[in-house]
Amino acid sequence: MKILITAFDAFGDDKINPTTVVLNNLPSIIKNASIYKLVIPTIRYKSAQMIIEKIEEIDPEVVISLGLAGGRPAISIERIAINIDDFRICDNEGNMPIDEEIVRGGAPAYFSTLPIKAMLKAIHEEGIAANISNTAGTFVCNHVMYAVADYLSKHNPQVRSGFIHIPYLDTMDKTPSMNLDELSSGIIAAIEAVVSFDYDIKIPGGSLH
Ligand code: PCA
Repeated sequence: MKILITAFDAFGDDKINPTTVVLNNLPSIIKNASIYKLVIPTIRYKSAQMIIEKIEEIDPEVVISLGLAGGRPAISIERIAINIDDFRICDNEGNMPIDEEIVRGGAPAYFSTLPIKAMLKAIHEEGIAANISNTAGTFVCNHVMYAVADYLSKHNPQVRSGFIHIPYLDTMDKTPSMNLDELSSGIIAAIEAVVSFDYDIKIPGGSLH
């Protein structure tokens, strides 16, 4: 099995993006799956386009994108991406769209096609904080999750895709944070669950508000 994992470059005030550090720290094989790594720019459209080109080049069975969610205390597995760009800061090319559709006339939203509950359970079994998130925001991470899902639904619907947000890395001196071991172990556990489960399990992961 081939799995494409993507990470972002630094954006906003940060000098690094911890997703790149975690990506570089991942082994090249996880549970017999070959891990292909790609760093994408925090730029609307270009980010997703680079992933789509990589999908066409390597033909993976699974695509998992990683993004930084500064301020979140746990690894959050995204459930859904929505068809909107509403940026509160500029992306790395100075774009700041407000309430623009990502795909004109596209589906309002796409669900992750990864086994998100099985991933949640696997991360918890490592003793690492994780949750299901019902919003990937309205910045470049949501954009990438939506655009990749839209492409796959139209061109390659058997390929599974989804998104994981991670907290700050402890070396960034921002809180809440996790260390590289925790982040890497959590992401590896999630990938192992994706390899093991082609269906999802029914365990609670919702939120009241
Ligand atoms: N996080 C941003 C974009 C890039 C990243 O790592 C986001 O959550 O949209």
